[in-house]
Amino acid sequence: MSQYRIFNHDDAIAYVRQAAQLDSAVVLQGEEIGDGNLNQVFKVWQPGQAKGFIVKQALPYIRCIGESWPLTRDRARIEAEILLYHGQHCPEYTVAVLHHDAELSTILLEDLSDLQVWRQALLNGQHVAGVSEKLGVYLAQVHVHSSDFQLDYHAQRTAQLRFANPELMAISEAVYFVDPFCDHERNNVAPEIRLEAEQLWADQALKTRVARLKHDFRCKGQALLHGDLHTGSVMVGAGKLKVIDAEFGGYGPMGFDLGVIIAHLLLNFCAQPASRQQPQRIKDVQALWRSYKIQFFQQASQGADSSLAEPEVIGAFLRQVWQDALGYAGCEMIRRTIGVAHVADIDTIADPIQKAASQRQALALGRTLIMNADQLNDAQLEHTALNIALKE
Ligand code: SR1
Ligand code: MG
Repeated sequence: MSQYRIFNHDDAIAYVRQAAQLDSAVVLQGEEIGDGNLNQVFKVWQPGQAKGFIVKQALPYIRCIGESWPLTRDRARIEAEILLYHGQHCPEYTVAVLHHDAELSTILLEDLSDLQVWRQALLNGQHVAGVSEKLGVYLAQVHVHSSDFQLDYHAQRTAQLRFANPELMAISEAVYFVDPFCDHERNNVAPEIRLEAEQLWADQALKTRVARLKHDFRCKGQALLHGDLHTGSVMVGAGKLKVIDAEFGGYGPMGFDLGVIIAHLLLNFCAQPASRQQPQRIKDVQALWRSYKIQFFQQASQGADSSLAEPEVIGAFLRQVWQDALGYAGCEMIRRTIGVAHVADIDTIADPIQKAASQRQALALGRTLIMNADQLNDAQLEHTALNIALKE
Protein backbone atom coordinates (compact mmCIF):
# COMPACT_ATOMS: atom_id res chain seq x y z
CA MET A 1 0.00 0.00 0.00
CA SER A 2 2.93 2.33 0.66
CA GLN A 3 3.00 4.40 -2.51
CA TYR A 4 2.13 8.05 -2.20
CA ARG A 5 -1.13 9.30 -3.63
CA ILE A 6 -3.41 12.04 -2.42
CA PHE A 7 -6.02 10.20 -0.38
CA ASN A 8 -9.75 10.24 -0.94
CA HIS A 9 -11.96 8.88 1.81
CA ASP A 10 -11.74 5.30 0.47
CA ASP A 11 -7.93 5.45 0.65
CA ALA A 12 -8.19 6.75 4.22
CA ILE A 13 -10.48 3.84 5.13
CA ALA A 14 -8.11 1.30 3.57
CA TYR A 15 -5.18 2.87 5.43
CA VAL A 16 -6.99 2.72 8.77
CA ARG A 17 -8.00 -0.89 8.17
CA GLN A 18 -4.39 -1.85 7.60
CA ALA A 19 -2.70 0.39 10.17
CA ALA A 20 -5.17 -0.40 12.96
CA GLN A 21 -5.32 -4.07 11.90
CA LEU A 22 -9.09 -4.17 11.54
CA ASP A 23 -10.72 -7.19 9.97
CA SER A 24 -12.06 -6.78 6.42
CA ALA A 25 -15.55 -7.54 7.79
CA VAL A 26 -15.51 -4.37 9.91
CA VAL A 27 -17.65 -1.69 8.23
CA LEU A 28 -15.95 1.71 8.12
CA GLN A 29 -17.04 5.15 7.00
CA GLY A 30 -14.77 8.07 6.18
CA GLU A 31 -15.04 11.80 5.73
CA GLU A 32 -12.57 14.63 5.07
CA ILE A 33 -12.81 17.07 7.96
CA GLY A 34 -9.65 19.19 7.58
CA ASP A 35 -9.89 22.94 7.93
CA GLY A 36 -6.23 23.72 8.59
CA ASN A 37 -3.81 25.58 6.35
CA LEU A 38 -1.57 22.69 5.31
CA ASN A 39 -2.94 19.13 5.19
CA GLN A 40 -5.93 16.92 4.62
CA VAL A 41 -7.54 15.27 7.61
CA PHE A 42 -10.00 12.35 7.55
CA LYS A 43 -12.17 10.92 10.23
CA VAL A 44 -12.76 7.17 9.82
CA TRP A 45 -15.22 5.39 12.08
CA GLN A 46 -17.45 2.36 12.51
CA PRO A 47 -21.14 3.28 12.15
CA GLY A 48 -22.75 3.43 15.57
CA GLN A 49 -19.48 4.07 17.42
CA ALA A 50 -18.86 7.57 18.71
CA LYS A 51 -15.10 7.43 18.33
CA GLY A 52 -13.01 6.35 15.39
CA PHE A 53 -9.60 7.32 14.04
CA ILE A 54 -8.07 10.44 12.56
CA VAL A 55 -5.86 10.23 9.46
CA LYS A 56 -3.72 13.28 8.73
CA GLN A 57 -2.02 13.32 5.35
CA ALA A 58 0.54 15.85 4.13
CA LEU A 59 0.01 17.17 0.61
CA PRO A 60 3.03 18.05 -1.53
CA TYR A 61 2.05 21.73 -1.22
CA ILE A 62 0.42 24.13 1.25
CA ARG A 63 -3.29 23.41 1.11
CA CYS A 64 -4.54 26.96 1.74
CA ILE A 65 -2.28 28.39 -0.98
CA GLY A 66 -2.28 25.58 -3.55
CA GLU A 67 0.33 23.95 -5.77
CA SER A 68 2.11 27.26 -6.29
CA TRP A 69 3.68 26.82 -2.81
CA PRO A 70 5.20 23.30 -2.79
CA LEU A 71 6.16 21.85 0.58
CA THR A 72 7.97 18.71 1.68
CA ARG A 73 5.71 15.78 2.57
CA ASP A 74 8.40 14.70 5.02
CA ARG A 75 6.68 17.07 7.46
CA ALA A 76 4.31 14.21 8.32
CA ARG A 77 7.18 12.00 9.47
CA ILE A 78 8.75 14.86 11.42
CA GLU A 79 5.43 15.70 13.10
CA ALA A 80 4.83 12.06 14.05
CA GLU A 81 8.29 11.82 15.61
CA ILE A 82 7.86 15.08 17.53
CA LEU A 83 4.45 14.02 18.86
CA LEU A 84 5.89 10.66 19.89
CA TYR A 85 8.76 12.38 21.72
CA HIS A 86 6.47 14.87 23.42
CA GLY A 87 4.10 12.01 24.20
CA GLN A 88 6.91 10.17 25.99
CA HIS A 89 7.45 13.13 28.30
CA CYS A 90 3.90 14.40 28.62
CA PRO A 91 1.49 11.62 27.57
CA GLU A 92 -1.43 13.17 29.41
CA TYR A 93 -1.50 16.27 27.22
CA THR A 94 -0.15 15.05 23.87
CA VAL A 95 -2.37 13.47 21.20
CA ALA A 96 -1.55 9.76 20.76
CA VAL A 97 0.13 8.72 17.49
CA LEU A 98 -1.11 5.20 16.68
CA HIS A 99 0.83 4.70 13.44
CA HIS A 100 2.65 6.65 10.79
CA ASP A 101 3.80 5.94 7.25
CA ALA A 102 6.63 8.06 5.86
CA GLU A 103 5.95 7.05 2.23
CA LEU A 104 2.23 7.84 2.36
CA SER A 105 2.95 10.93 4.52
CA THR A 106 0.21 9.86 6.91
CA ILE A 107 -0.26 9.87 10.65
CA LEU A 108 -2.94 7.82 12.37
CA LEU A 109 -4.09 9.67 15.48
CA GLU A 110 -6.51 9.03 18.29
CA ASP A 111 -9.92 10.57 17.65
CA LEU A 112 -10.51 13.54 19.94
CA SER A 113 -14.02 14.34 18.78
CA ASP A 114 -15.26 14.29 22.38
CA LEU A 115 -13.16 17.44 22.86
CA GLN A 116 -13.46 20.84 21.21
CA VAL A 117 -10.87 23.13 19.69
CA TRP A 118 -9.90 25.69 22.34
CA ARG A 119 -10.20 28.56 19.82
CA GLN A 120 -13.81 27.56 19.16
CA ALA A 121 -14.61 27.54 22.88
CA LEU A 122 -13.08 31.01 23.21
CA LEU A 123 -15.02 32.23 20.15
CA ASN A 124 -18.21 30.97 21.81
CA GLY A 125 -17.33 33.05 24.88
CA GLN A 126 -16.69 29.94 26.95
CA HIS A 127 -14.01 29.92 29.63
CA VAL A 128 -12.80 26.35 30.05
CA ALA A 129 -11.28 26.15 33.53
CA GLY A 130 -7.77 24.78 33.99
CA VAL A 131 -6.63 24.90 30.36
CA SER A 132 -3.84 27.47 30.87
CA GLU A 133 -2.50 25.60 33.88
CA LYS A 134 -2.41 22.30 31.97
CA LEU A 135 -0.72 23.92 28.99
CA GLY A 136 1.92 25.38 31.30
CA VAL A 137 2.64 21.87 32.58
CA TYR A 138 2.76 20.44 29.04
CA LEU A 139 5.20 23.09 27.81
CA ALA A 140 7.48 22.87 30.82
CA GLN A 141 7.65 19.05 30.57
CA VAL A 142 8.42 18.91 26.86
CA HIS A 143 10.84 21.83 27.07
CA VAL A 144 12.86 20.63 30.06
CA HIS A 145 13.03 17.04 28.83
CA SER A 146 14.45 18.01 25.44
CA SER A 147 16.84 20.64 26.83
CA ASP A 148 20.29 20.65 28.42
CA PHE A 149 18.59 20.65 31.84
CA GLN A 150 17.90 16.99 31.15
CA LEU A 151 19.97 15.81 28.18
CA ASP A 152 23.76 15.61 28.05
CA TYR A 153 25.69 17.29 25.25
CA HIS A 154 25.70 14.29 22.94
CA ALA A 155 22.01 13.46 23.45
CA GLN A 156 20.84 17.03 22.91
CA ARG A 157 22.94 17.60 19.78
CA THR A 158 21.71 14.26 18.41
CA ALA A 159 18.11 15.28 19.08
CA GLN A 160 18.68 18.66 17.41
CA LEU A 161 19.81 16.82 14.26
CA ARG A 162 17.11 14.17 14.46
CA PHE A 163 14.32 16.72 14.67
CA ALA A 164 15.74 19.14 12.12
CA ASN A 165 12.80 20.69 10.26
CA PRO A 166 14.44 23.21 7.95
CA GLU A 167 11.64 23.66 5.41
CA LEU A 168 8.84 24.37 7.85
CA MET A 169 10.95 26.39 10.25
CA ALA A 170 12.13 28.51 7.31
CA ILE A 171 8.46 29.23 6.56
CA SER A 172 7.96 30.27 10.17
CA GLU A 173 11.00 32.53 9.98
CA ALA A 174 9.55 34.19 6.87
CA VAL A 175 5.95 34.55 8.03
CA TYR A 176 6.77 35.68 11.59
CA PHE A 177 9.81 37.90 11.20
CA VAL A 178 10.14 38.98 7.58
CA ASP A 179 6.84 39.42 5.69
CA PRO A 180 4.86 41.35 8.35
CA PHE A 181 7.63 43.94 8.75
CA CYS A 182 7.74 44.96 5.09
CA ASP A 183 5.26 45.47 2.26
CA HIS A 184 5.42 41.81 1.21
CA GLU A 185 3.10 40.41 -1.48
CA ARG A 186 2.10 37.52 0.82
CA ASN A 187 0.70 39.93 3.42
CA ASN A 188 -3.01 40.40 3.87
CA VAL A 189 -3.52 43.96 5.09
CA ALA A 190 -7.05 45.32 5.41
CA PRO A 191 -7.34 48.78 3.77
CA GLU A 192 -8.68 50.21 7.07
CA ILE A 193 -5.37 49.53 8.84
CA ARG A 194 -2.97 50.12 5.93
CA LEU A 195 -1.68 53.29 7.60
CA GLU A 196 -0.82 51.43 10.83
CA ALA A 197 0.92 48.68 8.82
CA GLU A 198 2.99 51.30 6.97
CA GLN A 199 3.98 52.84 10.31
CA LEU A 200 5.29 49.45 11.44
CA TRP A 201 7.22 48.97 8.20
CA ALA A 202 8.93 52.33 8.79
CA ASP A 203 9.70 51.64 12.47
CA GLN A 204 13.45 51.01 12.55
CA ALA A 205 13.64 50.47 16.33
CA LEU A 206 10.97 47.77 16.09
CA LYS A 207 12.66 46.11 13.13
CA THR A 208 15.94 45.92 15.07
CA ARG A 209 14.20 44.07 17.93
CA VAL A 210 12.48 41.74 15.47
CA ALA A 211 15.80 41.01 13.77
CA ARG A 212 17.18 39.83 17.14
CA LEU A 213 14.14 37.62 17.74
CA LYS A 214 14.55 36.14 14.26
CA HIS A 215 18.22 35.47 14.90
CA ASP A 216 17.40 33.71 18.18
CA PHE A 217 14.62 31.71 16.53
CA ARG A 218 17.22 30.24 14.21
CA CYS A 219 20.19 29.97 16.60
CA LYS A 220 18.80 29.43 20.12
CA GLY A 221 18.10 25.70 19.91
CA GLN A 222 17.08 25.25 23.54
CA ALA A 223 14.30 22.69 23.33
CA LEU A 224 12.15 20.63 20.97
CA LEU A 225 9.34 23.10 20.34
CA HIS A 226 5.79 22.41 19.27
CA GLY A 227 6.34 25.28 16.86
CA ASP A 228 2.73 26.35 16.17
CA LEU A 229 0.99 26.34 19.54
CA HIS A 230 -2.02 28.51 18.84
CA THR A 231 -5.46 27.97 20.36
CA GLY A 232 -6.44 25.88 17.30
CA SER A 233 -3.73 23.33 18.23
CA VAL A 234 -5.26 22.65 21.65
CA MET A 235 -8.26 20.35 22.17
CA VAL A 236 -10.15 20.77 25.44
CA GLY A 237 -13.17 19.49 27.35
CA ALA A 238 -14.34 17.29 30.20
CA GLY A 239 -11.27 18.18 32.25
CA LYS A 240 -8.99 16.93 29.46
CA LEU A 241 -6.48 18.67 27.22
CA LYS A 242 -4.60 17.34 24.19
CA VAL A 243 -2.10 19.22 22.05
CA ILE A 244 -2.17 18.41 18.30
CA ASP A 245 -0.49 19.64 15.09
CA ALA A 246 3.24 19.79 15.77
CA GLU A 247 4.46 19.87 12.14
CA PHE A 248 6.24 23.21 12.60
CA GLY A 249 8.22 21.80 15.53
CA GLY A 250 11.98 21.60 15.86
CA TYR A 251 14.69 22.94 18.16
CA GLY A 252 14.32 26.62 19.02
CA PRO A 253 13.90 29.10 21.88
CA MET A 254 11.48 27.96 24.60
CA GLY A 255 9.95 31.45 24.68
CA PHE A 256 8.68 30.92 21.14
CA ASP A 257 6.06 28.30 22.13
CA LEU A 258 5.01 30.37 25.13
CA GLY A 259 4.87 33.54 23.03
CA VAL A 260 2.66 31.99 20.35
CA ILE A 261 0.01 30.79 22.80
CA ILE A 262 0.15 34.05 24.77
CA ALA A 263 -0.40 35.95 21.51
CA HIS A 264 -3.53 33.96 20.67
CA LEU A 265 -5.02 34.62 24.10
CA LEU A 266 -4.28 38.33 23.65
CA LEU A 267 -5.68 38.29 20.09
CA ASN A 268 -8.88 36.85 21.51
CA PHE A 269 -8.85 39.65 24.10
CA CYS A 270 -8.42 42.27 21.36
CA ALA A 271 -11.27 40.70 19.36
CA GLN A 272 -13.84 41.30 22.09
CA PRO A 273 -16.02 44.43 21.81
CA ALA A 274 -14.72 47.24 24.04
CA SER A 275 -17.79 47.11 26.29
CA ARG A 276 -17.35 43.38 26.93
CA GLN A 277 -13.55 43.10 26.94
CA GLN A 278 -12.79 40.44 29.53
CA PRO A 279 -9.58 40.55 31.56
CA GLN A 280 -10.05 36.74 31.80
CA ARG A 281 -7.79 36.22 28.75
CA ILE A 282 -5.02 38.13 30.51
CA LYS A 283 -5.59 36.08 33.65
CA ASP A 284 -5.24 33.02 31.37
CA VAL A 285 -1.82 34.30 30.25
CA GLN A 286 -0.76 34.81 33.87
CA ALA A 287 -2.01 31.35 34.88
CA LEU A 288 -0.15 29.78 31.95
CA TRP A 289 3.13 31.48 32.84
CA ARG A 290 2.83 30.76 36.56
CA SER A 291 2.08 27.10 35.92
CA TYR A 292 4.99 26.87 33.44
CA LYS A 293 7.38 28.46 35.93
CA ILE A 294 6.40 26.15 38.79
CA GLN A 295 6.57 23.00 36.66
CA PHE A 296 9.81 24.09 35.00
CA PHE A 297 11.42 24.75 38.38
CA GLN A 298 10.34 21.38 39.67
CA GLN A 299 11.58 19.49 36.61
CA ALA A 300 14.79 21.46 36.09
CA SER A 301 15.84 21.25 39.74
CA GLN A 302 15.72 17.45 39.45
CA GLY A 303 17.41 17.56 36.04
CA ALA A 304 20.40 15.46 35.08
CA ASP A 305 22.80 18.43 35.06
CA SER A 306 23.36 19.38 38.70
CA SER A 307 25.04 22.69 37.81
CA LEU A 308 21.93 23.82 35.91
CA ALA A 309 19.67 22.51 38.69
CA GLU A 310 20.67 25.43 40.97
CA PRO A 311 17.70 27.71 41.81
CA GLU A 312 19.62 30.90 40.80
CA VAL A 313 20.48 29.40 37.43
CA ILE A 314 16.91 28.29 36.76
CA GLY A 315 15.51 31.63 37.95
CA ALA A 316 17.77 33.67 35.66
CA PHE A 317 17.05 31.32 32.78
CA LEU A 318 13.28 31.66 33.25
CA ARG A 319 13.48 35.47 33.36
CA GLN A 320 15.03 35.36 29.90
CA VAL A 321 12.43 32.84 28.67
CA TRP A 322 9.66 35.26 29.74
CA GLN A 323 11.31 38.16 27.89
CA ASP A 324 11.70 36.01 24.79
CA ALA A 325 8.06 34.93 25.11
CA LEU A 326 6.82 38.53 25.12
CA GLY A 327 8.88 39.36 22.03
CA TYR A 328 7.59 36.31 20.15
CA ALA A 329 4.03 37.02 21.32
CA GLY A 330 4.35 40.50 19.80
CA CYS A 331 5.54 39.09 16.46
CA GLU A 332 2.71 36.54 16.41
CA MET A 333 0.09 39.23 17.14
CA ILE A 334 1.40 41.39 14.32
CA ARG A 335 1.75 38.59 11.78
CA ARG A 336 -1.75 37.23 12.52
CA THR A 337 -3.13 40.74 11.87
CA ILE A 338 -1.32 41.79 8.68
CA GLY A 339 0.53 38.64 7.52
CA VAL A 340 -0.57 35.74 5.31
CA ALA A 341 -2.43 33.77 8.02
CA HIS A 342 -4.98 35.52 10.21
CA VAL A 343 -7.12 34.31 13.13
CA ALA A 344 -10.86 33.66 13.19
CA ASP A 345 -11.15 35.60 16.47
CA ILE A 346 -10.66 38.87 14.57
CA ASP A 347 -11.49 37.88 10.98
CA THR A 348 -15.03 36.82 11.89
CA ILE A 349 -15.96 40.18 13.44
CA ALA A 350 -18.87 41.33 11.26
CA ASP A 351 -18.78 45.06 12.02
CA PRO A 352 -15.94 46.57 9.94
CA ILE A 353 -15.38 49.41 12.43
CA GLN A 354 -15.04 47.04 15.35
CA LYS A 355 -12.84 44.72 13.32
CA ALA A 356 -10.44 47.53 12.40
CA ALA A 357 -10.37 48.68 16.06
CA SER A 358 -9.46 45.12 17.15
CA GLN A 359 -6.75 44.92 14.51
CA ARG A 360 -5.29 48.28 15.59
CA GLN A 361 -5.32 47.10 19.18
CA ALA A 362 -3.53 43.87 18.21
CA LEU A 363 -0.85 45.79 16.30
CA ALA A 364 -0.33 48.29 19.14
CA LEU A 365 -0.15 45.60 21.81
CA GLY A 366 2.14 43.45 19.64
CA ARG A 367 4.52 46.35 19.11
CA THR A 368 4.51 47.20 22.84
CA LEU A 369 5.36 43.61 23.78
CA ILE A 370 8.31 43.55 21.39
CA MET A 371 9.63 46.95 22.47
CA ASN A 372 9.11 46.48 26.23
CA ALA A 373 9.78 42.76 26.66
CA ASP A 374 12.59 43.48 29.11
CA GLN A 375 10.43 45.70 31.32
CA LEU A 376 7.10 43.90 31.68
CA ASN A 377 6.37 41.25 34.25
CA ASP A 378 3.18 39.20 34.05
CA ALA A 379 1.29 41.59 36.36
CA GLN A 380 2.31 44.67 34.36
CA LEU A 381 1.16 42.93 31.20
CA GLU A 382 -2.40 43.26 32.47
CA HIS A 383 -2.17 47.07 32.88
CA THR A 384 -0.47 47.41 29.49
CA ALA A 385 -3.12 45.40 27.64
CA LEU A 386 -6.00 47.20 29.37
CA ASN A 387 -4.46 50.63 28.70
CA ILE A 388 -4.02 49.90 25.01
CA ALA A 389 -7.59 48.57 24.85
CA LEU A 390 -8.87 51.83 26.37
CA LYS A 391 -7.05 53.93 23.76
CA GLU A 392 -8.27 52.06 20.65
C1 SR1 B 1 1.72 29.73 4.97
S1 SR1 B 1 1.63 28.81 6.38
C2 SR1 B 1 0.85 29.82 7.49
C3 SR1 B 1 0.60 29.26 8.81
O1 SR1 B 1 -0.26 28.15 8.81
C4 SR1 B 1 0.05 27.30 9.90
O2 SR1 B 1 -1.06 27.12 10.69
C5 SR1 B 1 1.18 27.96 10.64
O3 SR1 B 1 0.74 28.78 11.68
C6 SR1 B 1 1.80 28.77 9.56
O4 SR1 B 1 2.61 29.80 10.04
MG1 MG C 1 -0.87 23.97 12.66
